[in-house]
Amino acid sequence: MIDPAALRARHADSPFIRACRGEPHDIVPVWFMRQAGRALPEYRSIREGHTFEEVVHTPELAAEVTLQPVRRYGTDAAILFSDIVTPVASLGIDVRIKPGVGPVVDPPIRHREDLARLRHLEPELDVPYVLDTVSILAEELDVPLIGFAGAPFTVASYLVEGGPSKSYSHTKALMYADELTWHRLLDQLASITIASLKAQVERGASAVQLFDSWAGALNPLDYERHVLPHSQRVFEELADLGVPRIHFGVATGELLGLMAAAGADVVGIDWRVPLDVGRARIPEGVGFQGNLEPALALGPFDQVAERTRDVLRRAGGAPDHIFNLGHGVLPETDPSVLERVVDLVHTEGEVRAPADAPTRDVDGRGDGDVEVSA
Ligand code: 1CP
Repeated sequence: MIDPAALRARHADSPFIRACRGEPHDIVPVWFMRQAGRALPEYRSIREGHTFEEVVHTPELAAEVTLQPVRRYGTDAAILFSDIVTPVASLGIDVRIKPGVGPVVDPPIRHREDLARLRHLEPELDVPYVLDTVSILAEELDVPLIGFAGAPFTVASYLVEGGPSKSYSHTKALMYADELTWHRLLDQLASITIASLKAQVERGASAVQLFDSWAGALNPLDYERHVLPHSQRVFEELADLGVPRIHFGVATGELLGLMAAAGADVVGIDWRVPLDVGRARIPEGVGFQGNLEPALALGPFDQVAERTRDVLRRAGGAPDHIFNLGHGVLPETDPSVLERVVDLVHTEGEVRAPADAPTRDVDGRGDGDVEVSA
């Protein structure tokens, strides 16, 4: 096996890693959340013969579907093919990926005594297939591999609700009614996430993204009191690994400052917030990622191009911007549209040297502090 530190050193000068660090580089790096799977015919053809779980449990297949979007789109980073519930599933929690729905947990975790169903994750024993996938990819990829995990809140939301939810009422009920159990649950999930991410980095992941996809269901007060300390522990315990740490959630416009405060190097901004306005909510020195509306790709390309240019304009050539969608690729997306977005970002996106980069949109109105290049 190649030394993971040597593999990471190989990508240290890639546009993606340099942008995560706010260092000079020459093209605006781009990748797409949920770039693997669903929208790709080559993924669907693998899925015709295998369940989602079979793909995740078979390193050669999981590596292949991780590589597919990189080959097709020419993205500047790959995201490991797995799921945020894979670690807890390996601990014996009955969680299945229901086609067209997402993770379903039966029975859910709702009471203090249910916590005994979780234990500490030993990645090399519990999820060896995930780590073997990382090893294959670290050798095969020409671009950095992003490892990932679910943040404690978002994983808790699946465990407590029993599946996807709109209101998160069981999750919030536990949070408000039994704070001690809530914090114990999030503490256990934070430990699982830390173990999983550390192991991915030890096998050669060059960056990590913590998905707190559903944190936007919370108001800032509750986020700060019930969630932030646990996500903060995750980021703190990863600090020594020396890889960029990205933090993303959907509908988190009001939480961006707190999500940066959790310790991320880069904060993802969803499509609801104009990129420059979102960026103004993140402190200097923290990078930003985003944020093209994913559904635009379902419409005509001239509109996609116009809005891609708008995202680039709002990024203002900042060396710490990473282009992405504001959330994941929708399954109905025509892959050729994303291919053209990558080309456009690479050919038209400009990166300024760190010293000339415009200052933040200090008044938060997103209207003029950021220099615009047409
Ligand atoms: O084949 C299929 O139809 C299964 C669909 C699918 C896929 C392709 C699921 C079920 N998960 C995945 C892979 C996956 N999940 C990846 C790797 C692929 C990639 O990103 O390119 C990653 C990073 C995830 C992470 C994930 N799973 C998140 C965080 C990212 C996000 O989009 O916010 C979340 C929330 C999940 C839960 C999940 N798993 C699957 C679905 C459909 C969902 C969402 C369900 C819901 O809406 O609550």
